[in-house]
Amino acid sequence: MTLSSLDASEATASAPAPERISSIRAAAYRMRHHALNMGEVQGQGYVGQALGAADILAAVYGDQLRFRADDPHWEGRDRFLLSTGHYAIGHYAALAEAGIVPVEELETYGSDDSRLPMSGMSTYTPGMEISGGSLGHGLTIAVGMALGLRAQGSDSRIINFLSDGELDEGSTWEAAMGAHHHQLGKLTAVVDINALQADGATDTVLRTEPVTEKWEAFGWYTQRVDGNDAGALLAAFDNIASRSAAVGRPSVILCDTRVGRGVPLLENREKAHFMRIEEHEWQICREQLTAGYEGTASA
Ligand SMILES: Cc1ncc(C[n+]2csc(CCOP(=O)(O)OP(=O)(O)O)c2C)c(N)n1
Ligand SMILES: [Mg+2]
Repeated sequence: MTLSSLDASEATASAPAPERISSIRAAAYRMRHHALNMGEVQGQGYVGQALGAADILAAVYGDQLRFRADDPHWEGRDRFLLSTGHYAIGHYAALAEAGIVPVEELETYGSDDSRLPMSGMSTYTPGMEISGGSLGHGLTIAVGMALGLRAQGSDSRIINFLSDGELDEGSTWEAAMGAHHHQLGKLTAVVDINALQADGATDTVLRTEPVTEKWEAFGWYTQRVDGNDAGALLAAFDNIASRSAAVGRPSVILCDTRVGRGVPLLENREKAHFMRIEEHEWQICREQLTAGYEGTASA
């Protein structure tokens, strides 16, 4: 079978077990609470992205990454690269859930002398591999890292988290070409397609669709899933494990997500890129999050 004849429809992995899915859903729920608590410290921030990407980050940290919570620089770790520095609030929630950052420390988010600045900084935060605020560089670094790790004989994986806004950047596509050329089967890109950018809806800023076909044309093992569905995310990761790594092909999971997911008050908010949330609204947000989670958990 040639590389090009492998595609996402040929998924072979069996469906993820229900307990595995519910454990990721529970982790994502706790991470959303962490994000709301951090957002409240500042009264504003990239809360919508943290809520939207919580299921992805929960699946990555709770199910996929190999790491040692007490030794974030352990050489044998998998690398998670957050391209989008402004999503740091979501990443901190995942690092807390993973035991890499103490939960109590989250209340320092964005404050002077905190290890948790509003934009992700590798020199400040344990578990933050890169400083990714300048968009479009994460995948290029991931490709270099994958080449370097391979040269060292490492079997570590590299997972790069990108936003849909980063697909506007030429460097992302140069890296995509390079990854395929070098057959970087240990590299996975996860793209948060929330259809939003700083200046408005993605399709009004720069239309990137059809995104799936673009990644396929660049030679990647490509899957598109509901990025707020833990079961779909786990199934996509399982397909990667059973297919693309074996043939030395980089893989991408394109995740359609909803900004503010889990908190109806925020899901419908205008100006969602950087949210200002009134003092009295934080508790409403927490209550809505809990009600939604308990409603679906018992369904
Ligand atoms: C190279 C670069 N250009 C512009 C910016 C300014 N900027 C910060 S966030 C952002 C939006 C990018 O889109 P996306 O990450 O999809 O936005 P979100 O989904 O978080 O609203 C932009 C243009 C930047 N950080 N880096
Ligand atoms: Mg976006």
